[in-house]
Amino acid sequence: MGPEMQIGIPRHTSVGMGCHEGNIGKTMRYLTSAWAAGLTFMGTAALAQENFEGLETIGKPVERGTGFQPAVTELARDIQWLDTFLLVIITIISLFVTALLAYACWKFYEKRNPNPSSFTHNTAIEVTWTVVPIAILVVIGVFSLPVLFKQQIIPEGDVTIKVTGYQWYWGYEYVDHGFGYESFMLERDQLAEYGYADDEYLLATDTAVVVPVNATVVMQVTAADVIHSWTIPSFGVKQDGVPGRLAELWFKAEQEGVYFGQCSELCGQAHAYMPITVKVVSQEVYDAWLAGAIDQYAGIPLEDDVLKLASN
Ligand SMILES: [Cu+2]
Repeated sequence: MGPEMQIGIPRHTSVGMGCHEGNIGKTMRYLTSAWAAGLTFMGTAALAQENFEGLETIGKPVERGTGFQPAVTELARDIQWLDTFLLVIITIISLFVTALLAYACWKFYEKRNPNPSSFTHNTAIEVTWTVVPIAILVVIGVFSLPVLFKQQIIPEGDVTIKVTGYQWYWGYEYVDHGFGYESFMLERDQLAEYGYADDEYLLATDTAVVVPVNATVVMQVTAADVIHSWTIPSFGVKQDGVPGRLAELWFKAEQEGVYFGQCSELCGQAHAYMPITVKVVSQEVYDAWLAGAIDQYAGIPLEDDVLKLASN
């Protein structure tokens, strides 16, 4: 596996040179086709981008869907539970206020109540309508703040990936292994070739983020030009990538499968064309993929790397 393995693979050798990266973004179409051409030329280069046979697509929008995508992390379950909890509270409040209004309209209608009372204060009522909303907010806080803290307190990661948003694609670096690659949206006529369904247009990318199931993954999120936002709805994560800053999010996906997301911060003309694909695979499949990816993207001979790891 010599340096020729990297031909046709669009890859940044440096990160953080915002204005120069923008120029590379303009050649997105060229790079995508160069990458595809590279794959055709080099059979083994497809190793790191294999389709992972039998991997079910779980996290994607469905026709006429109105609810959440399936939750496969604790964070996503928490968020969806909180949503239902708040829906119950707001429904009770709305019904109560509506009933109160209807009752007042009926009870104090001019013909039914010709001589309105003239009092202006009622201490009991005023205390009640101050204290009850405060109590409701406290209850909401008690249940929502732990969910927020769980998202924001970043645990030690089993896998750390740095994601950089560019106009208009994503770059991923497996920081513990010294390699990275970029991820471009697939055109309609490329979907089948990469193993995606037709309705996954605008969601599927040429390369995917690959992570092991039941592992804590820490994503370091940043951007090189303007603000982007990295999200996977099924994981319950969303984080703005801000140029010059390194934010973090974490997730622990509990189900193998393919998950999609889209850039969620308006970032310019092709904002809608920089989707996110994450493939959650078994630890064994991940290890095999990782070995191939290190070899393909970093050009580090596999044996040397294994020796180096073993000697540590
Ligand atoms: Cu974006």
